Amino acid sequence: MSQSPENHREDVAGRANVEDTPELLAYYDELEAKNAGALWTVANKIEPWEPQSQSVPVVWAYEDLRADVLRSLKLVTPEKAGRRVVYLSNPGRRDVTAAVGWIYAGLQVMNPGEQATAHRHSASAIRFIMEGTGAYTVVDGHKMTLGANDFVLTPNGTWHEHAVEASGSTCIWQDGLDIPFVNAMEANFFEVHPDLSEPVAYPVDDMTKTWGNAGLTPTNGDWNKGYSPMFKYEWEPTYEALSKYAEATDGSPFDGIMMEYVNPTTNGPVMKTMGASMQLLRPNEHTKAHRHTGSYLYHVAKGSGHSIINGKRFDWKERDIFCVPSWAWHEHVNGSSSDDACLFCLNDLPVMRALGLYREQAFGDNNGNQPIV
Ligand code: GTQ
Repeated sequence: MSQSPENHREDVAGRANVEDTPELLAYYDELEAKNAGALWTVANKIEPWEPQSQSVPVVWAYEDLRADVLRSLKLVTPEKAGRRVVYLSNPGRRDVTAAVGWIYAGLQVMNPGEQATAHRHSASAIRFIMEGTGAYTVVDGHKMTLGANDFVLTPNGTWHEHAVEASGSTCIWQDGLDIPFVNAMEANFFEVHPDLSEPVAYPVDDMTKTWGNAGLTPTNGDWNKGYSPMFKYEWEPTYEALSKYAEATDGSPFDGIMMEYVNPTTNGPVMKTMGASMQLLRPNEHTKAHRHTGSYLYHVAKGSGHSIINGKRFDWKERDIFCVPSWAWHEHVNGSSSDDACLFCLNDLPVMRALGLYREQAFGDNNGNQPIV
């Protein structure tokens, strides 16, 4: 007779702790044959005491990947590939295409004059520009010019296409999507634009010009979609906002000077499933360790340093991407004594918060098995 395949016993009151016996093993086999099972053989596994991320912390060093990304220019065309992207995979999550948790990420590359076909999908996407000039994205007819460290939204259901002007240079940007999440929800639709491209229907950069003015909003502004109308957040005003805020605050001991990209009509996250922030670490800053639920994909927008994630050191520098899985302890260190470091972070906090799943805990808080609510 076989061993029960998954008998996760724990000698703790309230937890499953049933010994295998020949009779029980036969019983498990019978249940399995009927597409059923005994909860106590899996209960301790499927209800862990605290979140058990299968993702592991990873740094994707740009200097390691850049040549491979550029190599794809010669290997495939955007026409054949749809999108020419090298995706980031997490060694703990080979079962899904995810960089961390339920977040997908990739590095997309385009030559001047190239264009990818317009499409839309249920997954929401962001783009974070890494290098090159002349890149643009068209979202529902709104054309956005893109420069380094600009952050662009292509929300769930919007037509979008990416291109680089013929007068530009080879461009690389990071894509971030909630594809694994939407697939886990079994809710992903994909559609290619019937004309393969969508005409630009508005003045260039109109959404940022309309909605991206600090403290000012259009008097007759009308927007009630579930995502931010400010499709593009530019680097310069972002860095300026962080620098100004740094003059007015000591910042958070856990996060330094951190600001969230928001939907200007709600002050809430930019999209329903994914949020993003930019964090400034002052020279020599070393944040205190904490952990929280949710998946976090960092992109080093400026500077260099390291993070300690679940007790292990991960060095990073400008353009590297790294992840902090759910409930992993983490602290960040700016390695420079003279320059700021800035970390862009894409996360699934809107989902965690909307579903009542967000928890956080400071290192050293002794809450037993009860994380801070
Ligand atoms: O441009 O919408 O890297 O749909 C992967 C899937 C980019 C995109 C990716 C996508 C996109």
